[in-house]
Amino acid sequence: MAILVVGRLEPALEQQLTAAHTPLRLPAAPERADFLRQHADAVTVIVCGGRPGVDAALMDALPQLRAIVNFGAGVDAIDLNAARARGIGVSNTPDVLSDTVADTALGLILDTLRGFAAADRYVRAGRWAAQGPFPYTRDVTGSRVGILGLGRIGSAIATRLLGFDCAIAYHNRNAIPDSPLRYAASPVELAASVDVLVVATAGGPDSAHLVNREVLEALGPQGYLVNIARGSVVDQDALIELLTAGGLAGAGLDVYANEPTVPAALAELDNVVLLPHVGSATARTRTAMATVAMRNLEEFLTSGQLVTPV
Ligand code: 8YV
Repeated sequence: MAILVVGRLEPALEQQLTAAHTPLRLPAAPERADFLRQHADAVTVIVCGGRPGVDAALMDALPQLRAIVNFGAGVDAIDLNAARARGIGVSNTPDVLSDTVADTALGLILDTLRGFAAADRYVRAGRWAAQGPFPYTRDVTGSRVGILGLGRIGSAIATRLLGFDCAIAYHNRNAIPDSPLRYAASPVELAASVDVLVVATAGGPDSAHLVNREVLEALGPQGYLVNIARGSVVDQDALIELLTAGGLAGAGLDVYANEPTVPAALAELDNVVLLPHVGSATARTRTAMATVAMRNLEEFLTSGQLVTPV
């Protein structure tokens, strides 16, 4: 029974994994073919985190593979249909990161509406003294916020926004029974009725470009987009076009269509706050995520079961 690491692991997980095991590491081509010839029959479990993930071809190359242990809540880099069809279990690291990611969302909302990063650049460039006060910005308190994807992270964001007296609405595929929050029947309807649209839905094929041009246009010139989920959920080209043309007031982004590439057109805009996918990146939370991933691995090695299957 061999453990195979795919891609680069987070330091927190790398440390816990190598303290307990001596995993194999999947090399890139051209060494990959030789490696698979030698080890493919021994690999029963993959440990990975984010990109490049695990596609159907890799699953096919590993006939004994029974589990994929993912570091991170999002499993969009894993072909879940292919895994299901082959009876391969997939685990993630839910819950332990929700508060930290929600904190990141609040930081982005505050920064995007109040322009703190832009104001910081203004001070550093000497423009305060040269040009006078920084322009007025928008209040977060009392604003109307729409959450696309009211799951664990979306709910943690809503909890925080209640402290800012926000009017919160959400869209999920189905309304949540007994939720005190207003339900919008579609992403367009949600976007049309809020000042800030926060994307907190899972990535993957089902949500690809859920926030399309129509949704962004519904959000409109006074509206802000905040995305802490996955870049794939938003039509990034349409987002850039609208931001550049004044069709949106601003955006706060932690995730992008093709990470770690961030289009230069976004970096040139002063009304956009850009983070390098740091939603869950605190020492405490990354360590907790690594611990959940390790619990899944150890349980699989002992009993063949996963603790937090998706
Ligand atoms: C990680 C994340 O950065 O949990 C997720 O889905 O996006 C982040 O916490 C990612 O999993 C890559 O390690």
